[in-house]
Amino acid sequence: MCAAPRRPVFPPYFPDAMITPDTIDASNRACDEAWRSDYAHLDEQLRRRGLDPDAVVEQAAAFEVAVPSWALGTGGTRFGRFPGRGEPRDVFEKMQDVSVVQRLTGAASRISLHIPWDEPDDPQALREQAAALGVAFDAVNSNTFQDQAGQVSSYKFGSFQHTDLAVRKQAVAHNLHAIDVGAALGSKALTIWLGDGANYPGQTHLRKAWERVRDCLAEVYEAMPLDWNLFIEHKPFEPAFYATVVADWGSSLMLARETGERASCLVDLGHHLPNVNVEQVVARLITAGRLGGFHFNDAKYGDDDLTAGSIKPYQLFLVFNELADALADGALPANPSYMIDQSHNVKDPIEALLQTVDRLQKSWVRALIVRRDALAHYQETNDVLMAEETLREAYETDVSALAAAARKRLGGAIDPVAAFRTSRYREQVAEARAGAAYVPPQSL
Ligand SMILES: [Mn+2]
Repeated sequence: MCAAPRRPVFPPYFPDAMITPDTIDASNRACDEAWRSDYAHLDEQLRRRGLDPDAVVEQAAAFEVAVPSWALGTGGTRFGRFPGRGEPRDVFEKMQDVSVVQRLTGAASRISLHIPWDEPDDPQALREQAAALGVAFDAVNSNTFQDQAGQVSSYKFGSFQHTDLAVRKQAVAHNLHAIDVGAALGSKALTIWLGDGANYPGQTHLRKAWERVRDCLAEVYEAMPLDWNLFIEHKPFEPAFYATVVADWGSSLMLARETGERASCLVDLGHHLPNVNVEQVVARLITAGRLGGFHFNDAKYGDDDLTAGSIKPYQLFLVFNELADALADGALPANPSYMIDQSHNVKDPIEALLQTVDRLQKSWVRALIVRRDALAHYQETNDVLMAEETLREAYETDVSALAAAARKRLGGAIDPVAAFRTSRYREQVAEARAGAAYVPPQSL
């Protein structure tokens, strides 16, 4: 017997035929010869360095990153938003777009939902469609940094830090609701980023605000299912321009330690003041045993939410280098939770995500081909120049063919953007998705 799903698993607008294995094969055939030649050269280079390219491909193919539900539509700034054609109109269509990124890269099979922006009316139907598309749910994200229609109390003066117990209770209840939605979808983690803080000296009592945030986090933590993790995301400023409660990794680490074993710190690459050594922050959190996850993006000035690796590609490599090093020597028992957190204001969101996944895969591969024994030797003998050159050697290697090999192994595309453009997916959904409703700018 077979009960009909509450919503068709493949609604009439579902253009399943557009990104099929055939589409991908055709695209791969067009660049296969060039790829083989590039790969042969890279394979030879890596073997000359004493590395095993096949093992690297295997490790590269294991890389996975979650896509946030807010990255599928065009983002915006506080000044405006310029919608693109064929944007997803609801969370079902967002899921469909994530499956496109997954099919082309083989590395993006999970979506991180924002509650309430992408809260499904029917979590079970969404879970069924996701399963049919080969997509699952990553961490859910709560939102107490803005007011929603029908909300009783306002977060104008904060949520967890608020002086009024009723506001704090409402904020905690919202987080518990986000956990319930996530549990229905199969999520296993909650990410909390708070806008709480002060815009002017004197506005809040700095220590009391901290204590209230700590106590609310403890309440949420106690209500989480036992197999869930809590990620605490810090950010130096905005919207609080004078003092943010969870402003830095030190505050985040204190909270994680006081909250419980399954609480850890989430590093958003854009949530640091200029020139902060983010790879060192990562190293510290690994040592503390509290590195929970990442939000990948890039920034020139503030929390710009640009494409990962577009501004500071060497930093991105150095972050992955810390991770590869810690995974190799056992300081990290497993990969932390990798997520993208970008706002695609002027690029096609799907293309930007394909580009991002490729950049992340390549940065990861570069970190995997660092000759660790040589690096350790140069560090131990204080050979500064050769230690630095050992990192540069890996960073300056063109590993595109190896990242493509990993994607090919997973049934993905050698060149995901080319395959996407050839498929004409965007043009076709643009027709099906005519009349998209207004969506306000969204980013975290
Ligand atoms: Mn973030």
